Amino acid sequence: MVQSRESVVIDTDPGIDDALAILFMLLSPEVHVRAITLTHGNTSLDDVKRNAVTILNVMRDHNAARGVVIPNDELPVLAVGCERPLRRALISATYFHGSDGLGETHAKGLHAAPPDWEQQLIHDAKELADKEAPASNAKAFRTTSRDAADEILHQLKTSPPLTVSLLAVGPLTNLALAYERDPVTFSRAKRILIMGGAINQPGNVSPTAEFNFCADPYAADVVLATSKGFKHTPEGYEERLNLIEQDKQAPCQVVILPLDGSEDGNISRELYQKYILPNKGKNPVSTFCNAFLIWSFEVVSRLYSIETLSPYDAYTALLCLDMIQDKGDGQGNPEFEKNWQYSRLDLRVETEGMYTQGMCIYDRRSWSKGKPAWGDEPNNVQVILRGNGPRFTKIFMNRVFEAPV
Ligand SMILES: [Ca+2]
Repeated sequence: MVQSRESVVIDTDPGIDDALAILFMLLSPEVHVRAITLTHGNTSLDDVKRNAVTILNVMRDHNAARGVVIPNDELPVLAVGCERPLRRALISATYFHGSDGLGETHAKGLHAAPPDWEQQLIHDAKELADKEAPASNAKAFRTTSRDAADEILHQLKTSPPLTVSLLAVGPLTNLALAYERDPVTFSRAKRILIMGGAINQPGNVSPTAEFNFCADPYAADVVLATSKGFKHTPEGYEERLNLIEQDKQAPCQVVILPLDGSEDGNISRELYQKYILPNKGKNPVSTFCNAFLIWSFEVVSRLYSIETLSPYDAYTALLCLDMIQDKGDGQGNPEFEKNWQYSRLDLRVETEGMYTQGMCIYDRRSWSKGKPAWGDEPNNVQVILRGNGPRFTKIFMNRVFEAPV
């Protein structure tokens, strides 16, 4: 069973929907979360670190309460990454996620971080002995002296080629840095799944840009460009393997879930009140999520006059699950084909614009079909334009909250 699980590295900026995505992945038996790498984004990197440690401690307590013991060497590695974007000023989304990134749960004392959360992150060389230590549920994660970009590269280098998926649900700074440090190792990723961008609709943090792409547009453009030359066919897969075996850079499969494809996957206030609220105090995951979901429903009601929360990052986690069966050759994945609609686009991200930083661009001119719009080799980004929202709600609520939706 262990061999058949999908290896995933989650790059994230928790963040409310990040927290839901991380819990969703950790509660999905077909996935082995090998590492969680942290980036600036929804809130400052210090808050992101505190939130990540809190989430993983909640998960440890949840496992202990269910009698689930995770061997120490299967715990995710928690690696700290960039505190600012590569080429622009720092922005954040605390208006949506709260000043602490988790709906003021820490500030209001609704759910405290472990008192020793900072110490938990300190890497001690003695940790290396953990491999031999018996599983005990004493630890919530493994530490590392590597930064996030190096941890991503380490996971890719120490696994067979094209077996580790990167699930990126924050600004893409760490991924771009990993690529720039070692493009050959970076191209060993099975696929790169990204929550980000707004394609044929307005943005959410600016008239044209979605938050993750706006927060580091240069990084987003670098990562999308790794898709140049990607072919989603059995021949394409063999070519990639051959290149990697010769220690050469291979094209990457880059899949994005932009705002266009992710707004229909939601949790209604009704579902929250029926299935999540009553479980406060009954299990660690529900108790923790209750602490910040009350904030989220207040925010969406106040800002957008809606009574539903769309956790984009968790929806992207479902995309990751649905693509597991496709090893990268585009074959044998009816569940994905049935539930997701997509286009393959030469998608670029505006990095310099005075008003349009982070905007997604592709050539919409009907008469220029087939000609590269920018003179270089086109990107080949698989852009999800529609998912199956009700199906997401059902699977997510079922796995994270054991709700019979
Ligand atoms: Ca995020």
